[in-house]
Amino acid sequence: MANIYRKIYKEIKKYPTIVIARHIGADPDALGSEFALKELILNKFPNKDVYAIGNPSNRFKFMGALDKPENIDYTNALLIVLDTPDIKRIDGAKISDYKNIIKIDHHPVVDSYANIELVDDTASSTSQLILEFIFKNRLKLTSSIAKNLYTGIVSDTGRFMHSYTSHRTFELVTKMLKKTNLDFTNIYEPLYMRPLPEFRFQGYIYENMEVTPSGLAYIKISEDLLKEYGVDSASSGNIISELKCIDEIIVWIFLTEDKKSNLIRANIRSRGPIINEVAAIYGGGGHKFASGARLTSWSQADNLIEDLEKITEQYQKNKASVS
Ligand SMILES: [Mn+2]
Repeated sequence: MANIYRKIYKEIKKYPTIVIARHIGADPDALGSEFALKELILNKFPNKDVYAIGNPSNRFKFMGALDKPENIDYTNALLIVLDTPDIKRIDGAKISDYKNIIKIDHHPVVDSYANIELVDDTASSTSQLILEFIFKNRLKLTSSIAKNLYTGIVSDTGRFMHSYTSHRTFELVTKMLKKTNLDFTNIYEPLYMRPLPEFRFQGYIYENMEVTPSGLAYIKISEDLLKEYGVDSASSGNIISELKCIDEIIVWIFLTEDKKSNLIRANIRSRGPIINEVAAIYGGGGHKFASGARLTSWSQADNLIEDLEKITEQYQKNKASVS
């Protein structure tokens, strides 16, 4: 593993133009790793053209501004894709445009689209992998790099709570905090402040979700409902992890209508059964306990609910036979 970090550094050194991309639907890990890597490269190689691209996210605009390069010179350009396991979710970059492609990701592999792939699905976040990259190559940490990476790690680990948080996560973060003296307590406020309509909408979900006797919770969210509450589909993403502290719920799914893309977004979480294999049947993917899929109809959504109910029931049966 150590070698690949060196290898990536050597590739970065070679190219005068470097574009950093990540998945659609920007989140703090994707953005934090993007901004941190851009700054790292520019600090070391000020003459390179380095762009952090992708659709901006209103909610996370406090993290920084993305680049909208007009004319990229592709003749000698390197693309680095962060936090994105599948080609179709790369935001704003066409891989065939580039001389070379590097992928840095912590999701299980979906597509192998890059020439150099640093994929470690035991890492908590892509920001953690960037931190590894920094220490393995003895690069200089600044407080803004640390701030971006800390934000990414805190966000992807649910404040160091999710199962992919490891002693390595703490080791790297401690080393980073020591080196930069980052005032990390100030990072939380912009990250966790949310508008009142979203909390009201959260109330609606608690009030109206169905919960089966085995512990599957599900709710169908129409676009009209989102409008009524004055929230958007991203709000479901902000709320979904809140359900992990409910006794009666083992697996939960939000099904959110997206008329513009003509699909239904399935967002699935679990604190027991492995769900990404079920999501894969529906063309989705993700982690064992956090995954999703894009569905084409409500009847497909019903099938997915049924399949999840089956694995939840099975999980309860296995648990009962063990104890
Ligand atoms: Mn991530």
